[in-house]
Amino acid sequence: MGKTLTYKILEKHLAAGELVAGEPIGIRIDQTLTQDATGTTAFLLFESMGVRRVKTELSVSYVDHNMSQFGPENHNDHLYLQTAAARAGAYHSRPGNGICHQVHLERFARPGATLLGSDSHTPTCGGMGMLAIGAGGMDVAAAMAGGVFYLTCPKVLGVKLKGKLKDWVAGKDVIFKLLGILSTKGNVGWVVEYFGEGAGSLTVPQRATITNMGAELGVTTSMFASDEQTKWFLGAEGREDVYEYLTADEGAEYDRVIEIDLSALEPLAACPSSPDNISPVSEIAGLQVAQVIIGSCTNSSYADLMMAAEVLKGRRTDPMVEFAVACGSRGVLNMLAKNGALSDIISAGARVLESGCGPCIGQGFSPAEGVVSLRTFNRNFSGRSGTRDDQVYLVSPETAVASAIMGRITDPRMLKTVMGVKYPKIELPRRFLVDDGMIVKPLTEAEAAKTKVIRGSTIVVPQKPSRLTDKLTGRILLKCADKVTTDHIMPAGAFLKYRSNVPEYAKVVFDCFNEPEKPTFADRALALKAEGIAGIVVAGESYGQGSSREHAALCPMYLGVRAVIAKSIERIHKANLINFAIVPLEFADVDDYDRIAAGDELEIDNLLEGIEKADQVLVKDRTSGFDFAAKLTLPRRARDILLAGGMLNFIGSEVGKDDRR
Ligand code: MIC
Ligand code: SF4
Repeated sequence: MGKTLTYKILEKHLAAGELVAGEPIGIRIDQTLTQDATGTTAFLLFESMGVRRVKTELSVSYVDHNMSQFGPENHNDHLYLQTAAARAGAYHSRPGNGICHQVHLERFARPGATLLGSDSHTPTCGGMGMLAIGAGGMDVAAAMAGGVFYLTCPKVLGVKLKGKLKDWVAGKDVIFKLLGILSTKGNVGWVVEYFGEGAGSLTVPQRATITNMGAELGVTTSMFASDEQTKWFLGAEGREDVYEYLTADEGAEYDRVIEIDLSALEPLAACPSSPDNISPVSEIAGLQVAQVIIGSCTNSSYADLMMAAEVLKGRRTDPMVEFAVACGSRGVLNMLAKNGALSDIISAGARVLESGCGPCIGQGFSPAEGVVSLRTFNRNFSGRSGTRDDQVYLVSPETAVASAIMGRITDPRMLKTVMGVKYPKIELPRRFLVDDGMIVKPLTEAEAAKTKVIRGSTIVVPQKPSRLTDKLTGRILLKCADKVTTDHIMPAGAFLKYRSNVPEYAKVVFDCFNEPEKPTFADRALALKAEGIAGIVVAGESYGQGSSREHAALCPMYLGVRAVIAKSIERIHKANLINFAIVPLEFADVDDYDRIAAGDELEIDNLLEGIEKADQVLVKDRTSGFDFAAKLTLPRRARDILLAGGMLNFIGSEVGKDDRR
């Protein structure tokens, strides 16, 4: 039986368990990446593990999410991260050097290796045959310390691509198509592997767009083979030495196969406010737009930006459109500057942003009330842009640029028919401009020992959770609906600067559900905590989808939340809950969700015994007198982490400390 590429790489890295879909396994991690918004906690946790040097092949600490620097918090983070990375023997990509996923793809990714990143879009590097997985900062810290990464052995979905993309149709439209088929729910435990002659026709950056936004499916990761396209891309980056030819075996057995004909695809969009709310652009065309932004880790490669520049050359964007462009990396920005394309973009009326996440994570450019904002990003969860009830549509760079010119949502194919614009065929340079000047190399041990880690007063070491007790008495603090994302739980945007300060950041847990003049979630939770009563959150399906931010577990834990009861919980968030000793329960009968209410007193007897060995626990609703069963189907190790009172209390047994500070 032919093997999938996923299983070939897993086999080479297997450290625990057996490769049987659905079973727990542990794999060795070759590379890690962290970014500033999750990285400060990751490095603080790494330090708490008592390990001085990273034990991976390479670990990179990026600064890309928050570079707005209002107040000292943000620069404190940057200085801490640079010096902490230096001491730990990690690379450090300085602010302005680019978005972690784009830079990692360009400068560090290698086919066949494993990458664990504290960002849910880590699968971007799956675009070059790497098994790249997003996780919480705690799990990444453990991998930096040499620990094995535990996951559920995945099922593999083969996506067979045939045909070739037509002009004005982009890689982005491929992932939109798949999101339209699979939605953002119910795909936990799968890896998506693209194959077929159509896959071969896509360039590495196109593939990376697809694997990047695969995160929105909620799958473990997505991957393409490493082939001639990969060889070419690595060659242009001057890294041909890491190239390796890697594909699935002929006749590989996938658990499910979906076929997509690239030649039949048309420009698509994700309408407000979910990445799976897919519609053909032609059906929403004509809607007036007030903002268009090209950028983010999904669509900011050299080819994407050059296509936009070519279309914009000699033209102006609509005067009622605020148009912004952010290159994914300093390398891309510099190439556009050198070849004049940047000038075409500026002349067309663009506001040029520095290379980073920026508006994608609500760092500026929040749209006005009630207007349509078009973005080439990957997430349009309500409010993520920084404006409540925003109208954000996700599109390809082709659709974005056409709409920016026309002032209305425009099918980019119209540019040809109406304005006679030819689809730009972008000549890629044989060598990209490579300048690693803003990547600080790891120090030797001797040099590192002399480096002092700079810790501003806003860098606060996260508290360890207390152990769970055998009888859990709690109250439902919040009952929320389906698809509550980590953006709802822990807003980023203007609050991003508090990521290194849990007591401060915890004040805005579930801020989007707070009502004016009423006590906030945080106030109510802390009041309960003071009485010794646990906070409980009840939710619908796919609770915790989206970002990997472990603050969505860490901050509720700080506020005294000890259990979540949901119809289903997403992979990364569930692991984060366990790491911070919050019990992740799922309704045995989903209809019981309707039988309990916010404010109810709940009780679980024999919780520790349940965590130790049961698949279900009995939850008693003391307010209504209704009892119900909640599932607790966890692998052995997850049970042990919960019993230990979270990962920090548990990890000592798994990573070799090389010294204590
Ligand atoms: C995101 O796109 O939501 C983020 C911001 O990159 C997050 C990480 C974070 O919250 O810091 C992610 O995708 O994991
Ligand atoms: Fe940054 Fe947006 Fe990509 Fe997250 S999705 S890494 S915020 S660019």
